[in-house]
Amino acid sequence: MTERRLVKGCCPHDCQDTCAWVAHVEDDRVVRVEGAREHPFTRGVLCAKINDYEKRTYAPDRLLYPLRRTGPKGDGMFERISWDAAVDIIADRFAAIIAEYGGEALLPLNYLGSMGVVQRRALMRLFHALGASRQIGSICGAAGNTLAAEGHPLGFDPEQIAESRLVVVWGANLLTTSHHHWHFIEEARRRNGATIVCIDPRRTRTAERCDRHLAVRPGTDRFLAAGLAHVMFAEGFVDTEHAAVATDLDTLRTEVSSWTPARASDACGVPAEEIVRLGRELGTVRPATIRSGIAPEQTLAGEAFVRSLSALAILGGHWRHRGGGLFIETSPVLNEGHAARPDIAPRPTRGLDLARLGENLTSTTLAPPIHGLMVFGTNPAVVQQDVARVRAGLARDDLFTVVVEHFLTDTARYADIVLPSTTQLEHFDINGAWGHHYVSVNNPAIQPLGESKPHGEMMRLLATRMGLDAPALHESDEDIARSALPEDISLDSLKADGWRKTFPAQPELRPGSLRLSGITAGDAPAPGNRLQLLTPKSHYFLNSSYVNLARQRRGMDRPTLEMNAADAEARGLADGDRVAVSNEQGEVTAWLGVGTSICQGVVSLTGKWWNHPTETGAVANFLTPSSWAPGGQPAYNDTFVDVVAAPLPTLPQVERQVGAGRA
Ligand SMILES: Nc1nc2c(c(=O)[nH]1)N[C@H]1C(S)=C(S)[C@@H](COP(=O)(O)OP(=O)(O)OC[C@H]3O[C@@H](n4cnc5c(=O)[nH]c(N)nc54)[C@H](O)[C@@H]3O)O[C@H]1N2
Ligand SMILES: Nc1nc2c(c(=O)[nH]1)N[C@H]1C(S)=C(S)[C@@H](COP(=O)(O)OP(=O)(O)OC[C@H]3O[C@@H](n4cnc5c(=O)[nH]c(N)nc54)[C@H](O)[C@@H]3O)O[C@H]1N2
Ligand code: SF4
Ligand SMILES: [Mo]
Repeated sequence: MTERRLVKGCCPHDCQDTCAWVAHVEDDRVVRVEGAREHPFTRGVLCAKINDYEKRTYAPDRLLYPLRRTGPKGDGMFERISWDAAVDIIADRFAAIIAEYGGEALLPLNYLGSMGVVQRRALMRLFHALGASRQIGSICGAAGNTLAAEGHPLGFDPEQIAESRLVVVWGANLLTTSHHHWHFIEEARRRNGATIVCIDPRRTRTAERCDRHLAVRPGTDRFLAAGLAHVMFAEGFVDTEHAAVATDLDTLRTEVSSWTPARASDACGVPAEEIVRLGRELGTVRPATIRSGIAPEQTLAGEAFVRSLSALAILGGHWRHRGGGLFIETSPVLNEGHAARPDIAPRPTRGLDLARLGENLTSTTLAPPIHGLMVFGTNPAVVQQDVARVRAGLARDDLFTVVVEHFLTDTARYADIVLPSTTQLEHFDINGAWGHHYVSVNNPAIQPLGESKPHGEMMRLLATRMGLDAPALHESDEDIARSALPEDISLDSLKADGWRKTFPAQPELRPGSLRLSGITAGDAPAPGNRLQLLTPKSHYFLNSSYVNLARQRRGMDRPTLEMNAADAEARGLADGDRVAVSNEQGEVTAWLGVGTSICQGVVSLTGKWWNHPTETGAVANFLTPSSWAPGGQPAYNDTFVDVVAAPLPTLPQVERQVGAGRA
């Protein structure tokens, strides 16, 4: 009988659950990944995206060798080259760019394709040593980061949510985006009879499981919050002693005094009596958790949105109690930034906002311009706003681009050199989290396939070839991981145990420290005759990852634009129609799904589809604007579109779609 080895690892992806898994290995082949049974979040179950992760590793379209581009940028024509040749080309080009324009003409671009410390930080060491521009900002929840920098607490140990008596699930589709958090909400319901209220413009699978669903118009939550605060002040429910953490409680009281439930209802679409009911609950049921997702942050008014939720948690005094407060995100004790070793930079360098890639690559004033780019763990040609501009930048002849990937994504098609990365089953790593307090280990289950390599090895190869001798550039992957660990966790114990809970300091709220007012400044979105486009997360894809994998692709069927029946009727459109969705930015095509699960005036295109290899043409970010909130939050949701009937796709397009589904 073949012997089966069990290897402790974890899911690498950008998700609040950071599940622990066990890889089952036979003859150096992973036959399945199973959720770790004893992990308090994972509880033996991985999600619908990841539960056959080994198929990602063994996918027929997996990149296994370095490639050099042979056709125009974006066309996807490449030839296989050796690692030696690839490293030579990259080292020579980077050296030439530095000689001509200085180190800051190089830019590393990374996001959370893998959240592993080694996969995220090792290559950053190389760029720090080269004096490259630093990446700053976020393409996810930058508004939350802005408020956190002001001192607003945005999270606590989510296991405590089991002790809540009221949970407001605010713009979070938890049963799709972090279903392991739902355990604790269910537990609150079971143990304390907690009420669960969902606030979302769509009747999601999460909304279906809540006690009440308030269908808010997107981008108007802060007016709803003002109405709730109005009720709390008017009915004497504000915990004034606790609310002394505000610098401006009186200003907030004055601000919301005119936001009667009737006025708030007009602005946000939630019935006035529901605003009164929830306002009373937030003022009297303790502890309450306001559990928000990231989507409602992703607008020009995202910062005011986060502030409005922080204000509600503080007015209700919920932070005083275990299991109460605002929960958007939280992290374990892990010094990830240190693993990137910014201290080895030869001089201070400029920071460039990763969320402004399109702007920075096409700028005529940026000095020096970006001439060398290395992309790893992100797919900017699909996920950044206004991707036509991003792609125009990536297509520049005077830009040398390296993309480190598992697959030939839309972004990789623009690369001069593509380097094949190992997947989580083939490398060592440790993972922090942004939704709980566990640090997890990922022991490698198998040898790297083909010539794929972990990012730590790429760093060492390039550093050696470029003659860089800083010791940090020659450390092993385990040393890189160890450099992030707190003193009381040894790497050996983590490797054996799989995960370890840490205990970050509880959020501290100091009197007179937080600004709460200003939540209603500015207008609500004004679509006119257009429809507001939302682009939420899909059940089977992780951002733009897994779009190319057959099972996940079947799970999502085809790109579908959800529309309210009244809006469809007004446009003479019917369920199943092929539609063109457009604005001055661009146009995409999709199939229409007509129903009542979405607010009137709003449409939703779920999933970050690629242009290639599926030819779906439904890359939603062709429609999203180049605009950012003051703190850098990309405003994906400030997108307004026209929707009209479109011709059916031609036969070759259909064949390509069917073929891709079978791949
Ligand atoms: N399956 C799956 N899970 C994921 C991801 C994925 O791609 N797929 N991505 C991961 C990442 S990177 C992130 S950031 C998280 C995001 O997690 P979530 O924020 O939960 O994800 P979204 O689907 O973007 O948005 C949640 C809900 O917000 C609603 N919404 C949109 N605009 C508004 C608004 O203005 N007000 C209110 N109240 N609601 C609004 C949408 O209708 C949607 O149902 O998920 C993570 N988990
Ligand atoms: N319109 C719109 N745009 C959005 C959003 C939205 O809701 N609407 N959501 C935004 C949000 S919240 C986020 S977080 C971003 C997400 O954007 P990204 O972080 O870019 O996420 P992915 O699209 O999953 O791309 C990650 C890439 O990393 C690769 N990868 C995975 N593991 C590894 C590895 O170990 N090594 C290397 N080299 N590559 C790896 C994957 O193959 C994948 O191509 O998108 C943002 N864009
Ligand atoms: S994507 Fe999230 S829910 Fe799915 S296995 Fe990974 S950590 Fe768990
Ligand atoms: Mo995100």
